[in-house]
Amino acid sequence: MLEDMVTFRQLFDPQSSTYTYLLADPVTRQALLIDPVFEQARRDIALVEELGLKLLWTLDTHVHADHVTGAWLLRERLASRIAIGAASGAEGADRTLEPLERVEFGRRHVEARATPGHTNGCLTYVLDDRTMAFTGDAVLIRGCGRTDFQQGSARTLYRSVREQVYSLPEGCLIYPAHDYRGLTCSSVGEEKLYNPRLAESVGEGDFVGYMENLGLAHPQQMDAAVPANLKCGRPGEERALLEQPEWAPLTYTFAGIWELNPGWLEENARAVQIVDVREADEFNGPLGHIEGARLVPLGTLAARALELDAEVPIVTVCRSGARSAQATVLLKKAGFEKVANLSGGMLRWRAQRYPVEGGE
Ligand SMILES: N[C@@H](CCC(=O)N[C@@H](CS)C(=O)NCC(=O)O)C(=O)O
Ligand SMILES: [Fe+2]
Repeated sequence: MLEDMVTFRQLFDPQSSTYTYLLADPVTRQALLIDPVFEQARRDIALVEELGLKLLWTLDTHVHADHVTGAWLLRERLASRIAIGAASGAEGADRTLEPLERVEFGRRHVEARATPGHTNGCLTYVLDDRTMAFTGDAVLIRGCGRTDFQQGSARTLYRSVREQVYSLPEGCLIYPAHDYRGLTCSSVGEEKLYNPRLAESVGEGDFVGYMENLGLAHPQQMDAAVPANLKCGRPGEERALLEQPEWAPLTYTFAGIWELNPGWLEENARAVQIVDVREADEFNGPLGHIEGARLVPLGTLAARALELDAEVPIVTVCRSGARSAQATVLLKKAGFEKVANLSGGMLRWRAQRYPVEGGE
């Protein structure tokens, strides 16, 4: 039954190679985000809104050393609450989790399992039916978190993984906080057999020897990330927050496009340049066009961009809002900063009965 399935998305931050996971109950629409990244908050908000979800909690698996968590920023924007392991030492959370506590979202929950070793406060979040485990940096795909800073201990990690992760069903999928090669998912059975550091055949002494000789450089963002994460991602003053363009009430889509609704454009048409990127026969065809719109077919836009005024915001228009979304991408590339797509194009404009020139 579809409604018994959990809504699940795996999201990636290419800068820190971090995975963020969205889990939601499709019936109550209540959701969790595991390990959100500060710089990706806009993307995460767009996804939560497009899927019609209510973000209840952000959960961090640990105090990350390589990126700033999005927990605080998402709480500011979506009023989600912050949870992290009590042993993490982080301040400013709404809830600090002890081992075996549950975090509920609608009819579903995850259970927190203590998996220290990479840091003292590392938690693995296990979905209620034990089909998925979010291991943070305890178990990575064919790897594991390093143990050379932040209270790291190879012996502790070895025991955590054996006791708390390898005790899960073999088929339980493992979703880590990072992967540096593009691998996305593993399973308990697979890691027990093939993890070069932590396969069942590897002894504790072998593991400790391996971990003492990783020879990794410290994460580039470590000096900024750790203090910010000890405050659940509350930034220092110097850090720019989610900047919203100010010239109009724009919406950011998960597809990465800034959009405007027809009502705002109708009221502010004189303050912007309306660029219609359809072909001439459509511009003069049955749908008509918006008064004052300039016709620049999409195929000619890059070459003709110089005709546009860089100081005046641009709203792109087409039949459905698809070609004009691509037009915003081309215009941004050409150096225009204030650019937005008319959401739903001429079809929505007409459906909402705004006036047109020409047309039927
Ligand atoms: N080059 C990366 C370093 C990433 C790193 O050290 N990652 C930690 C997780 S916070 C780790 O445990 N890596 C294990 C590994 O690469 O084997 C950066 O600058 O962010
Ligand atoms: Fe980490």
